[in-house]
Amino acid sequence: MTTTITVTGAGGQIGYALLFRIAAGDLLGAEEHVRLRLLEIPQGMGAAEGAALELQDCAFPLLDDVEVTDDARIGFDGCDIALLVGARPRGPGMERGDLLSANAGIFGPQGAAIAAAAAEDVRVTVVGNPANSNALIAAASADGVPAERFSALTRLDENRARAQLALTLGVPVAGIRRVPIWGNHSATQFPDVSHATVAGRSVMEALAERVGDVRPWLEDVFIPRVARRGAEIIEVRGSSSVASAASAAIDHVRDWVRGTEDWTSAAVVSHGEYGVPEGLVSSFPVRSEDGRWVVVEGLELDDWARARIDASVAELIDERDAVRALGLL
Ligand code: NAX
Repeated sequence: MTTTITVTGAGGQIGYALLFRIAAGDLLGAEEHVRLRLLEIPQGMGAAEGAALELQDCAFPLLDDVEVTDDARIGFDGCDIALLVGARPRGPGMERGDLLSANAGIFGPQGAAIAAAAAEDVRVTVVGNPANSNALIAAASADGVPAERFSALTRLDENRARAQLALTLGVPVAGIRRVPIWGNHSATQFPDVSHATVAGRSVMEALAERVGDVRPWLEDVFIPRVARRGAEIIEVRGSSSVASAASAAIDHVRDWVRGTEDWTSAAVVSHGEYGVPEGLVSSFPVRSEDGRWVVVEGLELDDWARARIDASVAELIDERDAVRALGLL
């Protein structure tokens, strides 16, 4: 069987980092053949076509076919997995409403094209920012496709958080587990350490031995470091996160399709869990079971965590209201 994977913005930076890993088998494993559909806008077609030529030249044994198109109906035809990476970046002087409106002009029609052309059990992951609200718009525009088939990427934030904890504690990152991201993929996100474990032990305890009073360290060092990591990469590297974003997108989709051993983070459509209003696309601690994201319920949240989550969810509500005000929901 061949899985059809559509990548939008395939001619861009993240697309270039993503396509070769998918074709090499990092997403679905060394047995699964893939067919890639690269969806771009006319200005990006040259870059996407160039990537397609290079994909041919890699002679990947698992890659059955590559097609490049600027027509969403063709791009999503028979699509099993969609990675919506292409988005409109914030331009100079652009307000949030302008940004949401510009992106609604992309994610609305793409949602409709997914509904019209994709496979019945399509899974859609939104990477392009503002990712949560773009996923909300795409899901709302995909008539007949269950909203649970849409999610947005917050795995990069989680990976950054786990990496920072590993560095601070001087342990391998693989030993750090259960560090969910709550809320929006933005500066208001809440990377939550309170349930985290390191080699089976509480991260909070281990941190207390390293940094002393943990709460100020979380507030002043850890959370800003994670939430502003994208800006730090831009400062140091001179351009935004690319390979790490592609890697996180691979982690997200692989876990969604193949299941998780433990919790991870994904922005999914809320059913009201933890008081997050129904219908918002918010990041939660999740498991993937039988090919579906399931929110991990019953976690205790102290007042501080609750306030942080509420602040990020308030931002999501504002974004949703701005989209509604434009008549787009
Ligand atoms: P690039 O500007 O390099 O690439 C974007 C590509 O999308 C361009 O080739 C453009 O032609 C294409 N595009 C624009 N509109 C399109 C449409 N309607 N259909 C198809 N293609 C379209 O950006 P890149 O560095 O690849 O980043 C892509 C997106 O990922 C941005 O929105 C960025 O903000 C977002 N990110 C999200 C992250 C996350 O964790 N959720 C982290 C990384 C990244 O910041």
